[in-house]
Amino acid sequence: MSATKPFPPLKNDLILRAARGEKTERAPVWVMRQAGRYLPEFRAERVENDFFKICRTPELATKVTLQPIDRYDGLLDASIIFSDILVIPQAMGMTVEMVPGKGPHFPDPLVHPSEMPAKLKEKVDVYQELQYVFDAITMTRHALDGRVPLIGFVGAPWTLMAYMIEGGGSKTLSKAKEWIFKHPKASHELLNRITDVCVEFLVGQVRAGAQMLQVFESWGGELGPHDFEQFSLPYLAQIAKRVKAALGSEAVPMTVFAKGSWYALEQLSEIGYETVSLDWTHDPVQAKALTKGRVTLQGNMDPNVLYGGDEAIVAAVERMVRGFGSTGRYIANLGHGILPTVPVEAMELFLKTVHRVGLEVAAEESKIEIASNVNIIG
Ligand code: 1CP
Repeated sequence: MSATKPFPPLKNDLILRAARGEKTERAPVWVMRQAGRYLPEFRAERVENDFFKICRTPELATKVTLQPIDRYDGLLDASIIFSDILVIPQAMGMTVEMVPGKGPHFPDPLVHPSEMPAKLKEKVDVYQELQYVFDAITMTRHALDGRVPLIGFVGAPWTLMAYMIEGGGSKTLSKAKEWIFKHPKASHELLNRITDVCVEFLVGQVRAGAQMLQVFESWGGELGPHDFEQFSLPYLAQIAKRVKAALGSEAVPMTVFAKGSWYALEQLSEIGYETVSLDWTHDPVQAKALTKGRVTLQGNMDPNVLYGGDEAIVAAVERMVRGFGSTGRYIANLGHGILPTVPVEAMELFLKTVHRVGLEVAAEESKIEIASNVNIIG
């Protein structure tokens, strides 16, 4: 499939405007991991097909990407391509399986730096190894018919390195940490190799039709401030800089999400991303004060509030949207991915409440603006 056929015109560009720092009529909203596991229509698809088969079959990836857009028709302001952060380790030569109910599993992880030449490809041809993601993006962009923008993504280098060494999820990341403390030089080599693939992959995603990009540093908070500055931040910065340089005037807004790295918020707002995604440990007002309008903030309700019942959801959304403000530099989201056992009704209430409160706050904000203009004139 080629990206040469013109894409349908975009009917809702709220999230792109918010990311660029323009005023919006209300805060746009989407939810991390909105396609997939908690949706009954996705689980039905998974009975038929293996996880990576869905990722690798553009028709299936398109279908699943559109599931939340159709179910929550008019309530979501963005879609995210159905894929996984672990397609990069696969492209680099590693085997990753998705074990139902357990998550990702690497049967042959990187145990020692001396294994890198044998276990990782010297050169990764992104356009060969990950063409299926590009095809899925192009197909999805057409299928979306301009309803909402399409977000592409990658896992950040430190997070991917951690999976490649741990062989799956881990509570302590002690194997990956042994690498950074015992083998810092080899760790940087691995991080550089992953970064090169991330950059090329993100550029390819935009050329295939992605209208915004997000970099997931899901294990950022496992590093303390000093180690984050050594092993995560420089690579996150490189990614933003190199992707933008490669795309030139075709560049799209980029978001960085370093979960748990609250201590790095100011730094994260200064390394070339338009948007910084926040987990729920941030207070909205403090986060705004620290970043001084340099970036758009995204987030940040604790995903577990969706288990708390209607009243708790409404109260948390009120606090969140009122804290961030609704018309400037804000994209509503959860503070991490939606969890697999969340009822679909709770997600719907979350989205509807963001819309309602967002419009209310927008009306209040415009009244305040009118009043202050009158004061200036008067
Ligand atoms: O909306 C979407 O679901 C879009 C597709 C998407 C995205 C953006 C999936 C599908 N995964 C991701 C990102 C991803 N994958 C991240 C970053 C976001 C985050 O921190 O949550 C991470 C860490 C992964 C790795 C991963 N893949 C895990 C976490 C394991 C752990 O260490 O705790 C899991 C469980 C997966 C599997 C997966 N990825 C996506 C889905 C729908 C699933 C469930 C798989 C299944 O159906 O069995």
